[in-house]
Amino acid sequence: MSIQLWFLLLFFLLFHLLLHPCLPLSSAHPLDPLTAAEISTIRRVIQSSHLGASKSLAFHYVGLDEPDKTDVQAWAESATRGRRQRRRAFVVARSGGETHEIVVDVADASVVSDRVYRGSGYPIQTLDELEAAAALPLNYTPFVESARRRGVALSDVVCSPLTAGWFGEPGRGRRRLKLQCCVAGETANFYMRPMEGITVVVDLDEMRIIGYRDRVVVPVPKAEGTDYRAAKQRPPFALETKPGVVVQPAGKGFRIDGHVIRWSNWDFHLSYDARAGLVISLASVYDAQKGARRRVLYRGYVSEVFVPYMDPAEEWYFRTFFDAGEYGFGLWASPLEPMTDCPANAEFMDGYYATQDGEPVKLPNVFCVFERYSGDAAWRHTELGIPGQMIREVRPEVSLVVRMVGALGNYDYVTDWEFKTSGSIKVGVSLTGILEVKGTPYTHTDQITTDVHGSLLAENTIAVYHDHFVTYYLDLDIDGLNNTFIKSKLKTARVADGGDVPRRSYWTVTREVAKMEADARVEIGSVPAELLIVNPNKKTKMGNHVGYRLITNGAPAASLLSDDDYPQMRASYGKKQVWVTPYNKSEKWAAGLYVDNSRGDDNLAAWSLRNRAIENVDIVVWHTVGFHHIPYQEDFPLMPMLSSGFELRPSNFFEINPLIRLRPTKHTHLPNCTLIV
Ligand SMILES: *[C@@H]1O[C@H](CO)[C@@H](O)[C@H](O)[C@H]1NC(C)=O
Ligand SMILES: *[C@@H]1O[C@H](CO)[C@@H](O)[C@H](O)[C@H]1NC(C)=O
Ligand SMILES: *[C@@H]1O[C@H](CO)[C@@H](O)[C@H](O)[C@H]1NC(C)=O
Ligand SMILES: [Cu+2]
Repeated sequence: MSIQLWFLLLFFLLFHLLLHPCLPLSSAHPLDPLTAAEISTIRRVIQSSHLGASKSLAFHYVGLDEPDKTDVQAWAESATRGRRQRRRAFVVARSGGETHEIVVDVADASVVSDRVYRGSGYPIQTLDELEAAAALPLNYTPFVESARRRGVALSDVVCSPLTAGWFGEPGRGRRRLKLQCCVAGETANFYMRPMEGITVVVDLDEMRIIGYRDRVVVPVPKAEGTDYRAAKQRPPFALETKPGVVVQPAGKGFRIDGHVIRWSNWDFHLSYDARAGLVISLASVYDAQKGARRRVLYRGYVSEVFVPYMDPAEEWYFRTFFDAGEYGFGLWASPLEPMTDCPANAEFMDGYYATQDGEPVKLPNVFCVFERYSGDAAWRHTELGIPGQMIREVRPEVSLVVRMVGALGNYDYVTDWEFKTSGSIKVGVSLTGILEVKGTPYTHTDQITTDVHGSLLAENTIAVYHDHFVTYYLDLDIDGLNNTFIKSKLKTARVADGGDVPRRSYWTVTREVAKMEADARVEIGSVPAELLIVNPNKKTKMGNHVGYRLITNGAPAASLLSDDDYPQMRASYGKKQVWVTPYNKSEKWAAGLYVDNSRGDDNLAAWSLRNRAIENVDIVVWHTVGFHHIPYQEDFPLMPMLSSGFELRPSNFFEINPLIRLRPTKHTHLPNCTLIV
């Protein structure tokens, strides 16, 4: 090779490195979700295995079998970057009446392992079987008769699949589902028009109705006033608000490299999972003072959503839904609409899930990512105390939001992860959509003399009391792998008698280190306390342990069901809002891996009973955001957004306010958004 050619080559290489300083990253990240092509490969591999012979082969879950944490961490710390990453998938499939757990090596296109699960509980139901089950009543003579009795046209009937729960039945039980049938017709809001008094039980493996009872005929609420579509509002009205959009004259401030998002001082990986939905991994924050990137959150996602209803009637008692484990929180994610679901400056990402047949399906716009200009200040101060001076310093708050909406039938959950330049991560969950209502003869509260287990929202319409418990998996790795959970308890103290001040009491703080899992089951609000996750191996210059703290937004809610009630056994973690477990790759789902027909033997509370050591090891914090939902009339016919959430806030993580040296924003001439016509 001539010297010129060498030079050219060197130049070419340098040029590329300079242009693409992050080139190795854009090659697949070990935590990237399965692509459509990978899902197709998995399908082919399993179909050509011995399982393929079975006519009943059905894919219930197909997701990434993520590499071991040590490998991912080593990769992230670039020691092994560029090396071929292991790509494996975890598949739960049903075949011949059995549940199989299959690990597929996607790169080698081979089955690594296949084992039959023989414990209690069944996998997430597939969308295809839910759809098939919902159509069964229309060809079922007793139901046709029930519709006739109620004067309902069959062509207006819409049935929804309801998981049946577990109520002490012995044995493994069948895969069952119950159906709630409603009347659409003149309204899109069929949920507000239940055909009350009917119980339909479906065997999912046989796909036929195995139980039917029409117990009582109750008036079907009228369609009038139930529709939420703009075209159906009579008369529609406009409020005196003006249109507005976000303008970013210098463009977006974040970069998306594959699934890695970099914005301001934050870096994280964003992926989609059919069960969890939105998954944040490897979130780290840049510390400008230290000149270093520091680890905060290894993995965070919605692990379970438990929604028990409070009506013990025959058609209602079993309604105790686990939206992630029974339905798939990501499977039911809704495509986000630009400009309304997310602001004008949002960027969107797609997700892929596998159908019952194993085919990949694209979920367009499953996530949006945008910078939020809240109009609030990140910090401020006005100083009038220095004679002759007026000092005012204000720094505006800008944050980055990642959003997904899980639309589980009637309900919509807006889940947000907001990254703040202050180092905080704010997690929000908002509820909207349509309530589950029960048909009733009542048309006015004056007629009601007994407990109707809900609120009368319209004629013949009771919205039943219920809860929403959204449980987050938070594998925090504050400034390193090994962390400790601390409760800083506030306690009233007395001023010693005989002192020379008239004050009698004050509060002070005692720190309790959680050594074992039993020390870390917390009912928030039972005693005043702050909850910290610290790295006991790292201290600030002042000698404080670096940490983050968990701050709840909104009133904490815990399950009020009695301990011997079946749904409570299945969600026995629901009485405490915080649990801490030592990291274990297979403990991912708060209500267990198999939730449909589960008995609570493989859930967070059961794991915690082992009472493992949790001090200065890799720990996972589980936090439940709860809502007790007493419906009000404004929730009819569709409820306005109700929000709650929590914040993970640096607490002795930085040496000082990380934004104090932030240069004030210049008052540039931004377009003022006045429409020029
Ligand atoms: C990890 O979790 C699984 C499921 O709970 C359990 O069977 C296993 O023993 C755990 N491993 C360790 C090391 O605790
Ligand atoms: C974390 O703690 C475990 C258990 O004490 C120990 O074996 C391991 O070396 C520690 N790891 C780090 C990175 O400090
Ligand atoms: C906004 O910009 C338009 C067009 O440049 C200008 O006519 C208008 O006066 C501006 N309004 C304000 C409030 O600055
Ligand atoms: Cu609700």
